[in-house]
Amino acid sequence: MSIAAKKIPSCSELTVRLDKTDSSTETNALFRFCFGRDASEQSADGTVNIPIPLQVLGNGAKFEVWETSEPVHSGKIANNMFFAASKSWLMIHTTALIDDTSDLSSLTQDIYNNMLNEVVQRNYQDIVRTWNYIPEINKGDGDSERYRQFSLGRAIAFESHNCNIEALPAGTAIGSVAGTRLGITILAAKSDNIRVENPRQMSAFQYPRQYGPRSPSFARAVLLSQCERPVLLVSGTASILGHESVHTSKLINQAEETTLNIISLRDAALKQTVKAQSFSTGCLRIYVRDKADFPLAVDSLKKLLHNSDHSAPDYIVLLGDICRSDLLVEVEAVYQASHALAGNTASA
Ligand code: 3EB
Repeated sequence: MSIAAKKIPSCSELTVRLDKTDSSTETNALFRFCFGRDASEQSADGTVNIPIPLQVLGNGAKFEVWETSEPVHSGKIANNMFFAASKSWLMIHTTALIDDTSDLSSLTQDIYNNMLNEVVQRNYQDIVRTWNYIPEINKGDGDSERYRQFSLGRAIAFESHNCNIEALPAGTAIGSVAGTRLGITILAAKSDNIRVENPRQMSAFQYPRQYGPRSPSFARAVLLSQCERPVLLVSGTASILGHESVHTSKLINQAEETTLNIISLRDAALKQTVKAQSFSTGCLRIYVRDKADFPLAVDSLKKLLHNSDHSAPDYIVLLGDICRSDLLVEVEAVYQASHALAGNTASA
């Protein structure tokens, strides 16, 4: 029996929801992602709009809004760098134009160094989430593939900021079409949070050499455990078992394997906190490589899209390239714990 006192949350609530309306002002927005756009901007009320330059295939949301109950201030740090901050949370977002002459490894390293410097200077020690959108992510052969060069630069930047593998953020790396901007977004927290790995998968930061000169710098999920209702930030998840892509060129099987991976990750997360017994409300981004796969992908992900308690998670389907060319579908998610428990609940 545990005798924990009733816990006072040490960070504010963070909620995520998809928005289908055109409304350009949000009362409590920390920031919001704008699907199908390529330009970063601040709306009239100051909210930073983070573009996701991918075509929306399904479910028609225009925005994904990240909200906090805390007051937010935001602005431009440099030409292509924006921030949004509250007491508990800091978001930094950067875009850059790239072409075939770009050294994507050094460019990524520079961008990450600049963003990580901001995080450190502003005193938010825990980087919990990154999103990376990379034009033509699978262009180039072997180690010169854009994704691998990106991963190389990112790994060096995290390393030079003494971010060890136990502190890596949850991540997404998805390809956009030629001519769009490289877009990188970081979310950091004031308080420390819990890393969750998936028993079905090798940790990405331990992938063997065959996937590139440096393994990808991300955790499978990060649990924002200090919130009164814990929030699970699930990285982009695909049909990978151990370190290998499985069911290559089989969309339905890949979607089902992805589902099993996310369920396994949720179960692993619940074992790491006494503050949640289950996750209910969720918000999912589904990425498909081929437009034509969209209806079948949604159908094959049904176990993720229908909960037993009827609290169906909200989702959007986007056209994007998965970072391994043999993968056809990837899903990322945000799950909120069903309810906060009283402080004196025993855990196994
Ligand atoms: C994987 O599991 C699939 O490099 O930031 C998923 C999520 C993937 C994030 C990243 C890559 C990244 O390896 C690819």
